[in-house]
Amino acid sequence: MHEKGEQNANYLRMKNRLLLIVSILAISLFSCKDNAATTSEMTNVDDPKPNIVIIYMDDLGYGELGAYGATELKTPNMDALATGGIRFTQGYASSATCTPSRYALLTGVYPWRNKNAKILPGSASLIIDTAQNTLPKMLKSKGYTTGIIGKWHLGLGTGEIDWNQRISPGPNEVGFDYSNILAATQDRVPTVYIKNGDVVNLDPNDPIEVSYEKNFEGEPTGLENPEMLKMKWHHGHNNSIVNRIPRIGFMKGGEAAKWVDEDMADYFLTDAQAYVKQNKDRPFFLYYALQQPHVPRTPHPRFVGKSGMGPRGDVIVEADWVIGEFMETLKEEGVLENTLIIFSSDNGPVVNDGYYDDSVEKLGDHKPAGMLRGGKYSLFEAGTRVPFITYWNGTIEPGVSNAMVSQLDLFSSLASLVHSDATTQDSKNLLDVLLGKSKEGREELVIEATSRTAFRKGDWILIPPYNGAARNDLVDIELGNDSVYQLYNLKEDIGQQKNLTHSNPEKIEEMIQEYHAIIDNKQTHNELLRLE
Ligand code: NG6
Ligand code: CA
Repeated sequence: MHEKGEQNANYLRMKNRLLLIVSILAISLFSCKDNAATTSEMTNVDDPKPNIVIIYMDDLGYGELGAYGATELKTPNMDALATGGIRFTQGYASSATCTPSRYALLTGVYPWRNKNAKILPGSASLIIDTAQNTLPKMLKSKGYTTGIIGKWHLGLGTGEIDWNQRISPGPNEVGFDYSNILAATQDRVPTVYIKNGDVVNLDPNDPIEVSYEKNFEGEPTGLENPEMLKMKWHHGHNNSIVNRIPRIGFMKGGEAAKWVDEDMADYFLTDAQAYVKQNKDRPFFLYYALQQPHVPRTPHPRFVGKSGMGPRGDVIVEADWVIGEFMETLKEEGVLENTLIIFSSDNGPVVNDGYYDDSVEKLGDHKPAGMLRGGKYSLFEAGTRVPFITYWNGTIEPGVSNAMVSQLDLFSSLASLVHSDATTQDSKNLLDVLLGKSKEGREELVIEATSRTAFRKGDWILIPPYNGAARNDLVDIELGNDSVYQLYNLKEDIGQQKNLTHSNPEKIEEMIQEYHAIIDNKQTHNELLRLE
């Protein structure tokens, strides 16, 4: 009995010890797994939550970066992104102008589906439906904090805007937790920064009024007061004068709130750096929309004369410096290797976009569009084919990709990155292409330029006939209009010199058919929303 009791006690002790060992093992295995997960969150390509930064230039052309063949202009920091990441040779903005491209970038919807996605005045209403899914909303749903710093140009409010109250809806109502923006363009009023819906530095005793129809009594204009100007207008741009620069649109009041153009690059950079510092401990998305090299080109005095190309070159050098500083901040804050950066431009280049600023005179041998035909506003390649770079230090293997990608695809691709199944009928999931794991880009793409469209498929591009001038002489750009169909093989003829319509009757038939199959399906975005 006693012996048996002793045996039992021994057995129990052993059993307890075993249990203890098993549970210690289990706990340590479990915590090992936990550790592994945390480490992989920092570095692994399968990690669903790297920070995401889109650095978006305004009117920067395909040939503007050293990495894209520029020889006359030095862009070391942009080049570092290109050589340390993937440089796409066939990366497209969705449009040859700003608003439609930005609309597509944030919604993943072709801009020609939305009749309001056109170059907007500074007083325009918001063109993104607040019920619509957007890139920042999608990322928010996956735990990201989201911010936009820089140019907006997608409209604000729902009608007449009172600039002296909180302005809504705007970026904060379509998915951004934080916004610090210029409403439209640097050349359009109101020339003030708007932070989370409020005009920065607004003095309530000096309220802001804005009109795109008529001037306010007694206010000087570029047209009537040329003696007040430090930069002269060439075409358009002869309404209100701010900082001795004539603008598009009329504005009164808001003196203390008006930006100083020359400080804009520093202003947005400081804010972008603060945003990174503030949010470095959680997944963040930053849409950093620089204003350069859009007109008016106003480099800070530190950069004046630095390019030898006049203000247009100088602001590109300035933007390049900004990007270097921003990258340094990512590094210093210890988030560089956990941040995917996408660098691109909203549309192709223009040299004279309405001011006399020496850009034409001092351009020299620089070719903003590289070997491409056309420029901003054009259906030819230079309108929409832009620098397009993905960079993720330690994760993306550097290289060059000839895969066709569009900014339209960022919505579905980034959704895939963060394991969201959000998608649209237009936006393709090209995550593997963007990360350099595949070269299978888009097969086809519709591009847009000032409400006209063209159709790219494989190496071919079809430009349907359009009335209208072949060239805009004011900006000195070929627009792509012709009374006949144009068909180019971009692989053999990147400069679009040989219209192959007549020698390829079958190809053109096929292209016309497929183009119409897409373009005639003009469901508006609201209709699509109801269908989804
Ligand atoms: C045009 C402006 C041009 C530029 C453009 C918008 C005139 C004559 N031209 O209407 O200077 O502001 O709009 O550029 O006013 S974008 O990059 O924002 O699309
Ligand atoms: Ca632009």
